[in-house]
Amino acid sequence: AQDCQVANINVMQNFDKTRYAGTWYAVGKKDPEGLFLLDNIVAQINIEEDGKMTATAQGRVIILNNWEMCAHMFATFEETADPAKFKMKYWGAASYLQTGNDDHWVIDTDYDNYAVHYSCRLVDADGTCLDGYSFIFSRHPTGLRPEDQLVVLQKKTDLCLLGKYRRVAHTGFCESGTSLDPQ
Ligand code: AZE
Repeated sequence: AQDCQVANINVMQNFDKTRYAGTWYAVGKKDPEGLFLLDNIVAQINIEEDGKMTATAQGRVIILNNWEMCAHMFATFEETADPAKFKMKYWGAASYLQTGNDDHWVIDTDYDNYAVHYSCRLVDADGTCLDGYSFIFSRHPTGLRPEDQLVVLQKKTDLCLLGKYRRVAHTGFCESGTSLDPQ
């Protein structure tokens, strides 16, 4: 979809959510408008007994007046006609964290090493994305394998987001014992 139309974005073919389950480290992200996860972002995708996909996620955030904390988030996913396109309802463990209902599209994954995620929150009148975010996930906190970097670069280009990503640091900020989360 090099025309940058959200409706023409190609997602993962024959997406298998059971293989998508498990731990993913965000190694790159493109931010939306407003408050967002800063770094140390780890997502855990689960498949429940009823087959439904849920997730937990954590990441460092700064809220209100420079209050730095580790946000603990929960999500449920609603399936759509396309198995790689979900509606994600999410909320924080603490009430002052963000709640929302975002698209969660899996653009590409090999399940074992990398995944490219995309979410457009606001489609412009011309069909392009006015406000959205995207994560590059890795099974390895250290980053992408060299052989996956070219594939991911192509997907960033397809999403019209090339040059808009930042690296996501993993410093241990959200590991148990070091969290500043009061809960
Ligand atoms: C995501 C995948 C796994 C589940 C969830 C994800 C997104 C979480 C946010 C959280 C924002 C929190 C803020 C708090 C102040 C995509 C990583 C829930 C977008 C801004």
